[in-house]
Amino acid sequence: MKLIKVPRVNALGYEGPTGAPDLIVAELEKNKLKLDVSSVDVDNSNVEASEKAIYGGASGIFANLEGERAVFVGGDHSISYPIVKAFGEKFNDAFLIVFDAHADCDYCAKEPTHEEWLRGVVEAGFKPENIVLVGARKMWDVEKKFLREKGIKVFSEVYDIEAIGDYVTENAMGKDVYVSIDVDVLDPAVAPGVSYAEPNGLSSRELFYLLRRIFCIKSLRAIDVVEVDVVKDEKYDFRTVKVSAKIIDEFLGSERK
Ligand SMILES: [Mn+2]
Repeated sequence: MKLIKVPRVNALGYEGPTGAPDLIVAELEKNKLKLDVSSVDVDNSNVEASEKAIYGGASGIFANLEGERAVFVGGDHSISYPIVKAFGEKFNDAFLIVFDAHADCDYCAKEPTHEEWLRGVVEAGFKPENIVLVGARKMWDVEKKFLREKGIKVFSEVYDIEAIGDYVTENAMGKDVYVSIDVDVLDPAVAPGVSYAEPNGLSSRELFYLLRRIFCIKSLRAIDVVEVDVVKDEKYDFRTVKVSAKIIDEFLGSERK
């Protein structure tokens, strides 16, 4: 298992997500896990350069996976744009599962931010029929329209967790799977230290049920865990850092099995 820290700043300049990778890895190391940790050198003063660096780092990782799995630890959700782009280029039949309270499908700026990265991925050529969005509950009309037009499967607001698990595993099975986990998919009671908290999120039991099923998919290649804001999370005794580390620990365990 390769663990890659990607300490990218929020597009609006919020520094909260940049400290997350170090704290999450420190939390994992409390369990005395032997981790293969590297990091992408992100220049947070230069959007274009940092996107290039992340894309280059991810391409290199995917070229040398050799059956191993990788986890990218953010950072702002914009890191998923260059990473998933590289993933889609490496694997012909790539499948993307996104957990997020938001759709992130607003109109694209030149370099997609946390608000548009998913639209950017589709516009870069990722097959929309191979994308599932789980937990989205705050979406703009323009985003709903985009998701509908592209035929992207969305599970929103009312969660039949078993049905979601069935749909996702049946459709992803055999494809090269990438999972992007914005921890704001969780209810703010579980994950309060995020950049954009939204009420009525998944419980920790619901998220872990789905992740355990997804992590069993043999052709799962990589995940990311993003959007922890450590400045906010400090006020909550780093509850969100801890749940993020738990997600990664579960992922590490799935490879050990
Ligand atoms: Mn989000």
